[in-house]
Amino acid sequence: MANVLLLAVFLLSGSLNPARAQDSSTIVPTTNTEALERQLAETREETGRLKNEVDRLSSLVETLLSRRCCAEPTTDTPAPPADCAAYKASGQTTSGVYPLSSLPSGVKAYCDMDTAEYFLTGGGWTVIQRRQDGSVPFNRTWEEYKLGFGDKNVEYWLGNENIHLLTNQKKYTLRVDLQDWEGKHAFAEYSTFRLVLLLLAGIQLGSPMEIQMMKYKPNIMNVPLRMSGESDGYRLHISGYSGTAGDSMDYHNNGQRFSTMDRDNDASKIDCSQRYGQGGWWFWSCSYSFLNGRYLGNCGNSCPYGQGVMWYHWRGGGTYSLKSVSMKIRPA
Ligand SMILES: [Ca+2]
Repeated sequence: MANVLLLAVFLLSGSLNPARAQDSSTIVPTTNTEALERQLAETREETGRLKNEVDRLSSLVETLLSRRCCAEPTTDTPAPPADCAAYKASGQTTSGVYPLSSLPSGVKAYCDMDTAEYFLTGGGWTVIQRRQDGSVPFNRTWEEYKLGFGDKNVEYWLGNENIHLLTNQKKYTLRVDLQDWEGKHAFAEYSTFRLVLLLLAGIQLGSPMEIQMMKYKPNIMNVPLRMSGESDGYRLHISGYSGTAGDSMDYHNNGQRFSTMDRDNDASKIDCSQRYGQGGWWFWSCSYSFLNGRYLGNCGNSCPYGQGVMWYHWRGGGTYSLKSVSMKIRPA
């Protein structure tokens, strides 16, 4: 009986082991077979685990997508106007700080809704620079002038990159407003369109005829303010002066690249920014205007030469520092 049992066990073990049932020439050693079986079992186990993980992640993605879908606002928020002129066109008449859709997200500018252009309707000016109390230092680096600095409600520089963006998407007139310590005001405007057109037509600035013509503002003959990009040093293109302050920008600044205390792009042998107030400006050799100079206050005609907020053709050559100045642009 014992022999019979031994024989049965032997036969059964052989039938359960495929390797033993095969021809001796193809027999895989038992140890390898067992290892392969273990690997197979482990692989099946791993596959099952991965499948469960995939199922779990798929479910999670579906849940997140469904939440995202339903949490999003269903109403579209309209983009803010592109510039202050667009705000004015939309009915906004209050001066203040507004976001501009034409600039990178979050960038705002002060909109001057009061200043008139000669006798035309006022406002719509996007302020790119403003000084009025010396609360913000303007001796800054290239990077700071590039990105902008200051307080939009008080004193600031909008940023060369932002001015470049604005003036390359639309044709703008530049207006400079000046005030001295005696309470006098003066301005300069740069818009070739106006000057050429009026000269050709023999029409006086501010006359009813001019007002009528300006309503149409044809773009022909218009060579507006433009500032190139950083690769060209934020070069300034400006022409077509008119105003009461005298032209202190065209001769020295038109066609010049921007310079700062840490980047000398001027045409002078000296470093104009370092020599004169460390502000950023379109120096040539060096400049008749310097609205980003140091805010020196009321030092009359004895301010440190060339260091202050200067407009040569109005209050003189470098020893008078103005009380308040601003630079603003409006579509030409
Ligand atoms: Ca130089």
